Amino acid sequence: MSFTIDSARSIFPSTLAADVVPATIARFNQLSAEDQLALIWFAYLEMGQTITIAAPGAASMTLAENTLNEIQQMTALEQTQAMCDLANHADTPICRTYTTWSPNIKLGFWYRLGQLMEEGVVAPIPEGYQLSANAAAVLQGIRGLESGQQITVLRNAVVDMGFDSSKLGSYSRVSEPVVPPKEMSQRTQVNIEGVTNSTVLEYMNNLNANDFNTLIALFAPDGALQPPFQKPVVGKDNVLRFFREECQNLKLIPERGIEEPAEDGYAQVKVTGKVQTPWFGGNVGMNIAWRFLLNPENKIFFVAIDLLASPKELLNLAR
Ligand code: ECH
Ligand code: GLY
Ligand code: GLY
Ligand code: GLY
Repeated sequence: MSFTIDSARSIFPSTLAADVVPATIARFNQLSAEDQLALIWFAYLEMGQTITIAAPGAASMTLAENTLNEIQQMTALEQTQAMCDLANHADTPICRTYTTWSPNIKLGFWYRLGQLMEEGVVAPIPEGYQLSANAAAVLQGIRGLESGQQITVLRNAVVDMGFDSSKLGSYSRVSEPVVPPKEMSQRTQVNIEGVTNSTVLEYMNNLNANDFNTLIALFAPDGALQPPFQKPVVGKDNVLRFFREECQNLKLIPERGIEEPAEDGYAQVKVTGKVQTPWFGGNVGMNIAWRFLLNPENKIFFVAIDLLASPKELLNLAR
């Protein structure tokens, strides 16, 4: 019996992912749009006390500029409505535009709106806004999460907003320009205790160098990559597009791992360690596992990236 993407997904089944993240998102999605926006506002302000967010790149701001200007020209009531529409997945021109944007543009757009709300240029969350009991409970739950889990909840909430992409028909995706790969002299090499597989080491080093063309050559033609809490992205073209749109300037800090043979000449490798996003840099270290399945040619047939349930999981290399 040979591996399929579906069977590959369950290698290293004892890996404990932070299922609290999708559970929190599911509770969040039950709330009214007003509660959703106010809840994020409160969570964002509280998190800002301890972790610093970086300003978005200039390119993402330029790509969102027309929509931001449009919103600034609205009345306060219309501004509040436009933000609620985004949370409600309404069918409006702004919601349709939002759907075409990459995650970083969506995040940059809200980052800027947050500033404009603080300045009073865009309608703020009303002072003294009372969250419903359910919303208060979701916020309390978020307070109890690790910072890496908190920023993942926020990111996923933002990425999910807007008009349903499956109802949009064909559209062109809008994302930031791809940065050139790092110069050879600027590159770093990871060192992973217990792992010598060259494909795994090169995966980490090329992703850290934004060298997506070299990185994609490590994948099998029908290879797949499964981001945290998402379905696998399947096939080299789609994986390369994902790298270019969503994986610039990440910092992977793998720590340890285990390699073992699997069926049919395949090999499975699990690595644990930290990942930093350019949005928060060294302020937030996410606890991550990579579960690789390599084909007999040592190409990546499948890799899953999991956000771990707790730091203790960094030491779990069991099958
Ligand atoms: C305000 C109130 C109204 C509503 C809203 C507001 C604004 C909210 C804002 C939120 C900003 C949130 C941000 C979150 C960023 C999170 C980033 C994360 C990144 C995780 C990356 C990982 C990468 C893993 C990977 C690895 C691989 O090997 C392969 C690729 C990949 C307040 C106005 C909404 C402004 C900025 C969580 C885990 C390791 C899978 C990518
Ligand atoms: N970029 C994948 C995720 O954080 O969900
Ligand atoms: N989309 C990659 C990041 O948030 O860092
Ligand atoms: N400043 C974070 C980013 O644009 O990715």
